[in-house]
Amino acid sequence: MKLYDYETAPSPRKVRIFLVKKGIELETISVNLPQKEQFADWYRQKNPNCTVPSLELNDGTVLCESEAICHYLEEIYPNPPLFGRSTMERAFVNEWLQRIDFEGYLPVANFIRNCSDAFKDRALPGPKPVAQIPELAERERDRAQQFFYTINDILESNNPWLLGKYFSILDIFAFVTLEFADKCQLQPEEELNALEIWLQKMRDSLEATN
Ligand SMILES: N[C@@H](CCC(=O)N[C@@H](CS)C(=O)NCC(=O)O)C(=O)O
Repeated sequence: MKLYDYETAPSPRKVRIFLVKKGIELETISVNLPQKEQFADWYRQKNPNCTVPSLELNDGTVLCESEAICHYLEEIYPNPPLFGRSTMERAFVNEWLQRIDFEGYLPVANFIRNCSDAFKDRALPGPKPVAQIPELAERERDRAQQFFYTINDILESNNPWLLGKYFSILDIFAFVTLEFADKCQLQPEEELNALEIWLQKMRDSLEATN
């Protein structure tokens, strides 16, 4: 198996942390996004959507979404379980993966892609140019703010991790989203205690595994 990656991009980072937490080592190939290598023929043939990450299986099949890649790896390497340990936990994980993506990751990505010159005509990833909508950036900034409160609220009842007792993929996907927000200058407007404690715990846990 081979992972197509780019070091500073948030979506492949989700998969890289998942691999570390599972103790899996994979051959990793960097696709240089600033040099537009995602559009090169050799990569487009593997992933026509021209995004990273992609996971190429030994039979040549390619998975092109970070969540699907993690699901596949969970089935191949079930321990430690990162998608929940019971029917109810797995349902909670599925529900919150969708919410983290829709209420967190997409607002942050839409914010930066619609206001930064670096993403001119690249307001959405993919093979075709898409024009920016500056008003959308404003709306998405507010949605990202709401997401900080949403995660803080869960952590006030579920701790130490988003699922409760066990570390899961929810912690990985939410953490990468919050660090991505920080990089885009989107920080909580007020101090959110449960969120801050959990962020520090995540940083410590990643340092310990590196
Ligand atoms: N939903 C996809 C998102 C993938 C995505 O948007 N990747 C970005 C990097 S974080 C990308 O490849 N961008 C290339 C571009 O903007 O042309 C996933 O989770 O894998």
